[in-house]
Amino acid sequence: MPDLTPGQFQLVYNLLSLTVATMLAAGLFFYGSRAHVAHRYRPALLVSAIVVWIAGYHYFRIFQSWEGAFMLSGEGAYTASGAFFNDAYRYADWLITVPLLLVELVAVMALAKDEARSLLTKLVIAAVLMIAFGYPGEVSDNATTKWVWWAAAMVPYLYIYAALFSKMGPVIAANPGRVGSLLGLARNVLIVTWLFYPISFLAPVLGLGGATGEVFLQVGYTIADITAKAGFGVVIYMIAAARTEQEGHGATTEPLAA
Ligand SMILES: *C/C=C(C)/C=C/C=C(C)/C=C/C1=C(C)CCCC1(C)C
Repeated sequence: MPDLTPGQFQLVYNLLSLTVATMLAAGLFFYGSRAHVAHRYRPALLVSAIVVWIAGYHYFRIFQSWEGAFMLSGEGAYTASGAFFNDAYRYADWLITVPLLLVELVAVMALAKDEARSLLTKLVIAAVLMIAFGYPGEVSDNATTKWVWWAAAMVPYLYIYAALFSKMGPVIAANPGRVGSLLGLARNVLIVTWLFYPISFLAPVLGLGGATGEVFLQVGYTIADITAKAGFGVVIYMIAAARTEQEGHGATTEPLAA
């Protein structure tokens, strides 16, 4: 790990801590909000809660790992302590949470069962390949290796974008009004927040090396994770609530325990 100024160390330290709190609170909100939506949409909110809780746990471990990887030197700089900073927590997290985020989205698209299953199967396979291809590049210090795995991961990544555009277009068109516009919002939030990952990944090979590169990478991934998990979950909740209202279910007539 490169030497960091106190400001650089604390920026990442505080942001990681804030992320743990945000993920746990978001999970409580999604879990509790199941009562406000029809039965059909409750699994989507449960999955949203599970995603942010898994992420909250991993952020806690990343936070501890970050704290342990540096020590304050006599000159007031944070130098590598020799302890390993474990970036694999992020990839382990993505491997579970990225497919689950796609489950959330497909659940509120309200497709026919067969169609939902076939779309989800393709999206989940693509998501797993994307993360698996990214990891060897992430942990390598070699620019060529990074580019090769980046390019490999871009294939399933672009496939997911294309599949969402072709499958969500007709669903959005078939739902004029609030549900359709919220589905469009969910798609845009996904597309825009997911852009951060392949860009942050490339920071070290685009000349952003050393301390600045490391801080940029950590801050980039962390902000993207908050938006793509907690922010995206809020949009999923809004879609579920709008569909519930549109379908004429009163939340109070469907108690949670069942
Ligand atoms: C909550 C975590 C999320 C939404 C993570 C998403 C991660 C990606 C979209 C990662 C994509 C990558 C590429 C497209 C190329 C380089 C390697 C990755 C894995 C960073």
